[in-house]
Amino acid sequence: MPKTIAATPRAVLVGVQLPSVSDVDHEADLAELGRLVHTLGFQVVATVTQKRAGLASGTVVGHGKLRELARLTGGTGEVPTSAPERKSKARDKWEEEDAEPEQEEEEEALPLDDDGEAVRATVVVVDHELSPSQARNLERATGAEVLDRTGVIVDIFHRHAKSREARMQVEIARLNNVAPRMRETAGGTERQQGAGAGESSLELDRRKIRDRVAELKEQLAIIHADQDQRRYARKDQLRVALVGYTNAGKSSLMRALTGSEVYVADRLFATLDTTVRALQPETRPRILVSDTVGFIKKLPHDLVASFKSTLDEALEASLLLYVVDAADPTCEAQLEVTMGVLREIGAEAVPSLLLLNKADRLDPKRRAELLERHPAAIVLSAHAPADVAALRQRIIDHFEASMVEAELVIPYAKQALVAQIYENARVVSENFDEEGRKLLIRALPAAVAKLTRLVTP
Ligand SMILES: Nc1nc2c(ncn2[C@@H]2O[C@H](COP(=O)(O)OP(=O)(O)OP(=O)(O)O)[C@@H](O)[C@H]2O)c(=O)[nH]1
Ligand SMILES: [Mg+2]
Repeated sequence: MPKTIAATPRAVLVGVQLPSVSDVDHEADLAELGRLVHTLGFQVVATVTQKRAGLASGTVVGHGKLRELARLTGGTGEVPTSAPERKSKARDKWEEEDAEPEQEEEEEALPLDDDGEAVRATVVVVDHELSPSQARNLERATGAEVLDRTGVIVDIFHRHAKSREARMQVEIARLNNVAPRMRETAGGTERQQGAGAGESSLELDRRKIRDRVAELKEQLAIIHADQDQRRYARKDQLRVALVGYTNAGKSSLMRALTGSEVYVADRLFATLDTTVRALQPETRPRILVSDTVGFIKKLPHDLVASFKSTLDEALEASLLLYVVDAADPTCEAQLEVTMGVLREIGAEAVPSLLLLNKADRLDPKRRAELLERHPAAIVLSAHAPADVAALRQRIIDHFEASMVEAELVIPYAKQALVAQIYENARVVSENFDEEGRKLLIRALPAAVAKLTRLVTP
């Protein structure tokens, strides 16, 4: 069947609702997958869902659904019988599971394009982790490219990551994703090789991947050591980090708080690199704000592990701002994901404020409900200057409480240090006597210690 080459790849989403998952959660999962796919630049033309007791091991969905899916992609709906994988245990199990009665849902009509022609999807995106053989079986039955959730997220990062560090981290995730797939697709359509190619060349390829991953990890270690050093240098500064689910409004708050031009967009994973800017109008000592990469449910493990700089920002901040899109019906689950990741890295001990953002989209009832559940939370909108000003004051108050007062005597021979003191502390009063200039300052204990060392003769 000739396929029209569409400018925008068309995708069909596939979800299997397991008995443990509620209708609401299932729908939210698929909606989120749709947004992820949208971030990749695909147009979602249909969604195929099925309720099943378990995932079919061969193709995730049962036989009937597979045919429905193939109708949308123009595939055969069958996994070719000649495929050697058909002899596998996994496939036998699939046959068995296919015998299970499926709860069929209403068939979706084939979407039509502007000319009234049926639109064929060229990409199938499954909301479950796919084994390499499941992906391949689905590819064969649908004739379309098949991606799972992890694949979509890794692709987003691959396309949009900008910093050298982020790009290297994505490459590691991709290589780790590719390596297991190679074994099962050897000799298959994806990796057609010349006659005689077999185990040994595959081994070679896999070794090359391992070597490349090792090389990337070494380079990353150097970048991280450098970052650690810079972070150490900022240790006595006042640091706050915006953390939270993707699309919660972290970058919008970053813009509002720091007057910086960080990228804001209504799409998932708009930010893929950490940014640090000073709170505006500037305070004495100044407060540094970090914008970080958003979290998401089922974040691929490689990517979590490799989000070192975001996670380190969080760990080393003296205040964490948990940003939540309060207008999202699944915001509680999103908050749980964020807290879960931060717990894992041991950041739960860092003092935090909960920000219920997008308050302009909350009705009074929902607002009251949320506040009852989170009495200490700050309800605000990143778009409301008064809210942002109040947040700024809360941040300042927080640091104010952790600052201590100290007197520094700067000998007349060391007056060059005065500028540095003004930079790192707030000078409450200033007096002169025969010993030198006497400054009463307020600053974090670490900053006081450092400045005291500097001025001590
Ligand atoms: N109505 C409303 N929209 C907001 C508010 N804050 C942010 N948004 C919108 O929400 C979308 C996402 O905002 P971002 O600031 O990019 O979100 P983020 O948390 O940085 O997202 P990622 O970088 O993807 O993790 C954008 O379209 C913003 O304009 C708010 O208070 N009210
Ligand atoms: Mg952002």
